[in-house]
Amino acid sequence: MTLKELKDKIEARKARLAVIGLGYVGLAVACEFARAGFDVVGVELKCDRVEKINSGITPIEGNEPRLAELLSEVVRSGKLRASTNYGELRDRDVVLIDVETPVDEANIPRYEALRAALRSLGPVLKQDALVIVESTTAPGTMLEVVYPLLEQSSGRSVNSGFFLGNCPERVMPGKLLANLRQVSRVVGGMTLETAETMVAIYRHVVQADLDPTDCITAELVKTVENAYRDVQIAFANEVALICEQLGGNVWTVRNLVNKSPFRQMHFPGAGVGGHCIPKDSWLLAYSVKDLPEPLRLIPAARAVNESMPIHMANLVQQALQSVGSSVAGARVLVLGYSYLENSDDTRNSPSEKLVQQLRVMEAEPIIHDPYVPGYQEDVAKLATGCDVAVLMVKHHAYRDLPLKDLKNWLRTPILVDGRGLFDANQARKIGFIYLGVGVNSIP
Ligand code: SAJ
Repeated sequence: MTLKELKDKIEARKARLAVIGLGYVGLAVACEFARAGFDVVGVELKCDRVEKINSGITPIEGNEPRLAELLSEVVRSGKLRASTNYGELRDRDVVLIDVETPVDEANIPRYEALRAALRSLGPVLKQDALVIVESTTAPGTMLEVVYPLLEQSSGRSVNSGFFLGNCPERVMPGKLLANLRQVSRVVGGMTLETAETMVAIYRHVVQADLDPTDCITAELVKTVENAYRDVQIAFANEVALICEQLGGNVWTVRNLVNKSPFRQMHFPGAGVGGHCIPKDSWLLAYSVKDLPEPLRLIPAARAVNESMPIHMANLVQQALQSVGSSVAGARVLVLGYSYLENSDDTRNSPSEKLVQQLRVMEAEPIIHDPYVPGYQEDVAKLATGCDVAVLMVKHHAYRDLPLKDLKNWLRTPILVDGRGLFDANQARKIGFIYLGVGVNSIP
């Protein structure tokens, strides 16, 4: 089948689709294409996940508007089914790959899941099928890893025996379906004709711009957009540290800076977590590991952001010392354990690093998080007898935390605010010793 014939099948919604990897991205993608009318098979390694999906039940915790209903609808209509068996892909015209592409402790990309998917897909790949990698990859990976491995495992040549491209996902926990429909996508093809065929597929789901280009550009855009965000956040964090030393208030400074044209200072905070931002800078940096001049800004931004949970622990120590107490033996209430407000996702959570550092300081962390199973006990009970409360995540639930009650629950009225959630003057009026990221330390 030529790309033109495939494109016609796609436009008629007759093309059979597959998604490899039914994590929070792959599952949302599979549901959206099934909703658009395509026959979709999802291949997933985890049997329990497959069983849940085939019963029309979403395996995703957390608040994902409309996903549970959509999944139930497309499974009931028979448009989507899940399997652990790659053999189900033999009749698939288009295969999307949405597997994890993490970096390890040394910030080196780990492509085990991607390689495994390509090795399993090759032998069953339909003649002239189109394969689209949606996972985030270091620039150069499509040319150096994906296409050679798929040629080897399928025994065919790209652009003749199969077609290949990449279209990095741009979703966010809590807005999966909305982002899939409303956020523009960069569509990278091994050939321009491939990219244009890919546009024909995504047009059934994406209402925003679809920008055809080549694979390396798609990889660069994805990793650069997240490295950009990481650098911007690091700048805000460094300004916060300056404000603490000079007696300023970074939230006031930020608001006034952003009144200046073409400024958009991001939010300082207790750290940068999640599965995208901390990782994608390293994927970008990895792709240029042999530069004559090593990268300086992007790694430095990572270092600043990774240091913020430690800075939070130091603020706790500073606050306790100001009342003659030691951090060793102190009971520290950690408010928020997910990496993002109103989410249950704890991947690379700054709170995890704070808890580790508090234990190094021989403090006793007491964790609360309204979204994370295991930490959902009553906050009043957890706060009782603690020596300090540390706000790490700006969950909406914490906006209504009664500060007067919190002060009475605590053994010592110390509040360390990592997200600028509380007003320093109001907290101090109630009788707290208040420290915050970017807010002048003990007056
Ligand atoms: N954070 C700050 N200051 C900020 C913004 C975020 O400290 O100004 C922290 C958050 O607390 C969190 C981490 O950074 O710990 C990441 O926050 P995020 O808002 O970037 O959320 P993510 O990780 O879900 O980012 C995703 C990214 N999307 C994809 O990679 C597809 C990112 O590119 C998006 O900009 C972001 O969602 C979004 O806002 O949509």
